[in-house]
Amino acid sequence: MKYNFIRFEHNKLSHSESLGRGKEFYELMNRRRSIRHFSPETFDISLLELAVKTAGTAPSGANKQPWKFIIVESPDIKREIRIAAEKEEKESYERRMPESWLGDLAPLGTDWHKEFLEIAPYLIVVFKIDYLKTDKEIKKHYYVNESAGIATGILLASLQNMGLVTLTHTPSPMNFLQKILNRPSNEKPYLLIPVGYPADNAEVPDITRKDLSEIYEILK
Ligand code: IYR
Repeated sequence: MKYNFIRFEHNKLSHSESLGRGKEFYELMNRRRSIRHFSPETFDISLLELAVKTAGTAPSGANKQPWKFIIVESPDIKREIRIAAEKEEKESYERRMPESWLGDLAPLGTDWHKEFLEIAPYLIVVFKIDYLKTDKEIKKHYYVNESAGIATGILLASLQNMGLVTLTHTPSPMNFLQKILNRPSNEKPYLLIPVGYPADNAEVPDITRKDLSEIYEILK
């Protein structure tokens, strides 16, 4: 089978328009910070639907779109997730993480307490789908981590653009999410993203970003 190929419509921008839009997008994304203090204030779920729809435009290996976004609004499920995450995180912080890792996290002041999992109005749990199982075969997906990562990046940018704040949370191990959310065995939890508004007194560490010169090189 080959797809029907259709003409690609493209609007070419002038340099100044590209530059203006690029700068505006940079300013927007440069304001994004990982937030750990959420307000319980909620918002219309249509914003999340739009963000997920946007994430779903991501490129993926062989266009398999190997992702699923589960939105948790239920206080009971959020609580269940918090309890399971804190159990794993406590074990990690107290026993599993080596001193060097704890040392790298110390300036950020994180610990195993994860109140935000209950306070944020929504949790988006991103699952990556490694393969599809039909009656007769297993159909493998390709570049699943890359695809899910790009989709998640677009999701975060979309949420930022809508004035919402996010945290990319990675409780480890996080297979408890597969159980709690009843996902089939081909779906693996990839990232847990609380979304909402910051608490009034929310604070973030005063970090800096690497200078442009440190993160790129031009070969002419
Ligand atoms: N998952 C733990 C630990 C943690 C690890 C890294 I690397 C971070 O950048 C932040 C936290 C937690 O969420 O606390």
